[in-house]
Amino acid sequence: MYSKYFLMNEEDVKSYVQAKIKDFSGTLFSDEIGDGNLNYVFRVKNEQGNSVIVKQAGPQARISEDFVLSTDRNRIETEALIIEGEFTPSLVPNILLFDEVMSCCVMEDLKGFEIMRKQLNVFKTYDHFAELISTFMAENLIRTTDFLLDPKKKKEYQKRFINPELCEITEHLVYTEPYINFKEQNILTSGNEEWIHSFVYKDTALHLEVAKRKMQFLTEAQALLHGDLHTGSIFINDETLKVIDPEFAFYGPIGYDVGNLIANLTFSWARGLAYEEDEFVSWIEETLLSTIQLFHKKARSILATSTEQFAVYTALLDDYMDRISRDAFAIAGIEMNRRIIGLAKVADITTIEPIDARITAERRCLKIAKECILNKEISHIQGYIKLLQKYKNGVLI
Ligand code: SR1
Ligand code: MG
Repeated sequence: MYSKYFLMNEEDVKSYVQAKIKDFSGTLFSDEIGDGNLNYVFRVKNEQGNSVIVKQAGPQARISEDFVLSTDRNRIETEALIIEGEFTPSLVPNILLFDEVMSCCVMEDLKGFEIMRKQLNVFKTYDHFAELISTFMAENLIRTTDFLLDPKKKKEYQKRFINPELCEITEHLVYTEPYINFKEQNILTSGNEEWIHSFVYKDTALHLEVAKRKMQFLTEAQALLHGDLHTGSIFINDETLKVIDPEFAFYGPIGYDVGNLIANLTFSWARGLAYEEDEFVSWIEETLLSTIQLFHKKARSILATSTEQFAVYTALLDDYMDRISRDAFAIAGIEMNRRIIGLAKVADITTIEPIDARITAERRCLKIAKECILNKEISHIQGYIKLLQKYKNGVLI
């Protein structure tokens, strides 16, 4: 049984769990609950009310059949979750089973958790977020760099996490298409087309800076990244959080993960402004500030334990962290551009009503994005918060 891959439906998944998971042998109930762009996610319950999650990779992306992808992404995701589970056991779900043939894994059902993006979209706040997500980033990113990992183990990880197809999605969807629309997949909000044409499509200085960043993404094997660290990849409740979905994991620049998080918190901020949710907007600003400050503090204390001979030079570590900081803001700008112009959008912005308020939110984010990419002074979190203040107070159009 299950010696040849096939894409499972709700019925198949019940039989699969009955065959593979202890205590799930009686009558089972199954629902497909996935709302991501790529995979199928099933919740399977037994009669006692216990449940597990089965996540299976299909040969095509859910968002579009044009994305034909190796189902090996499920191995990458599972192995990344296992490594993250070593560094931050309380911040990722437990893996119960990985099936390489079926390209699926079975993991604990995170009962009582919600997808953070959905909660932020109704302006819920979480005071533990900055502490926990900064730990997740510092532990998983810094501990997989050359400073902390044995050099041979690092190369073994690099090999295991070569992720050509999902990296190609990012190379195209994030770093290229929003500027030159070469696949004609971009989706511009009606009423914002001309503005985006002149502000983004025609700005070749912007394209050049993004191109340099794309080269960095292609070549800088700094740490094992999550690869898609946005608020839709975080399950949260009032006590803790769990980071999920590292199928885009690969060895890349640390600023990619940090920048993704900054950009996605900024979408929540822009939504908060659109709905005049002042307290929420302030909470996002405070959260951005403390998340990034805590990340740097924790990263530095992990780096202080490095056995790399040159780690004794404080100036080397200063330079390392400064570069990560600069990278993160530039990449935050690139993530903001792609979520507004490209194919894969975020509900934080797309569900803003009326349309004029959405257009304003989009322009606000695109203006912030351009400064992050072009203005070298946006290189630390205090500068970024000042930038948000500038665009909060009506410097628009
Ligand atoms: C074709 S996949 C589009 C996007 O969904 C994922 O969450 C990643 O962000 C990817 O870029
Ligand atoms: Mg995902």
